[in-house]
Amino acid sequence: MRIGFFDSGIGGITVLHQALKYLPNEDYIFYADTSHVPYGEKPKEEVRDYIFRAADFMANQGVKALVIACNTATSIAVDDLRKKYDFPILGIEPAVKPAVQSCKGKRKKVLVLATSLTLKEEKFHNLVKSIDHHDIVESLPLPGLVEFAESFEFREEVVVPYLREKVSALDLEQYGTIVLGCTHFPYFENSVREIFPEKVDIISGSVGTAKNLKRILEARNQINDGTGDIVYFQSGSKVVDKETLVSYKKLMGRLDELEL
Ligand code: DGN
Repeated sequence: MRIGFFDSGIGGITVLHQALKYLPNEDYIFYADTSHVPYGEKPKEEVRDYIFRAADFMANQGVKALVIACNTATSIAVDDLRKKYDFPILGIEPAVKPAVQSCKGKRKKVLVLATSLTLKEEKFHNLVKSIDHHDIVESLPLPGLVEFAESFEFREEVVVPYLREKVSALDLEQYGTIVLGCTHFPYFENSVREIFPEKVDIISGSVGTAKNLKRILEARNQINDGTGDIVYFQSGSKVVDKETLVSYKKLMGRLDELEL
């Protein structure tokens, strides 16, 4: 059986890319809800509806696990999804815990970059409250990066000025770790690195999600029954268009070159 990966758009590919490193002998379905991207600035109830439609679609395909490869969707729906389906459902959350640990003793702060919806949600606030005992975690919504990614605009000369404008009111020297709390953001690692001090750590939650997925499949004895095949869907339709499939391959190639 395949493993399902779901995101509003191409962000989920950054998580799938990690999963392929840890679980190369699996087959995958990748579902991008391209008719409704972006999720991050829409009303919560509307987005929940999209997520459940996509999850129903994946369930009907017969997946052995489903990865909600989207921080926004995880924060608003993962608990309810787990109540509805009987296969394992994994989510992705901003990697606040490793970020706070890496800043320990350094007198540096953590900056979480994500969508507005993720940062507004109770799940995020509870996560920060449980870990951030010294008030070192700050956050910044960056919806523009999702738009850039969805239009395949990765050029630093376009992205860096946007980022500079967004951080213009912040003292960048105070940050020790930047958390990429949206799965669309790892594509912009170079641009993020460009605007922050050289020594800053940049982390995402995708490695944790991939390791977790492996652990769960091992525990269920459901591991290694594929060949790394990926079938792509966009809002319920199978992607057969060659150009789109090539662009997905290119994104994987881009991620190979980045450090995350
Ligand atoms: N990739 C998604 C996330 O991790 O939050 C959301 C992007 C969006 O739809 N705004």
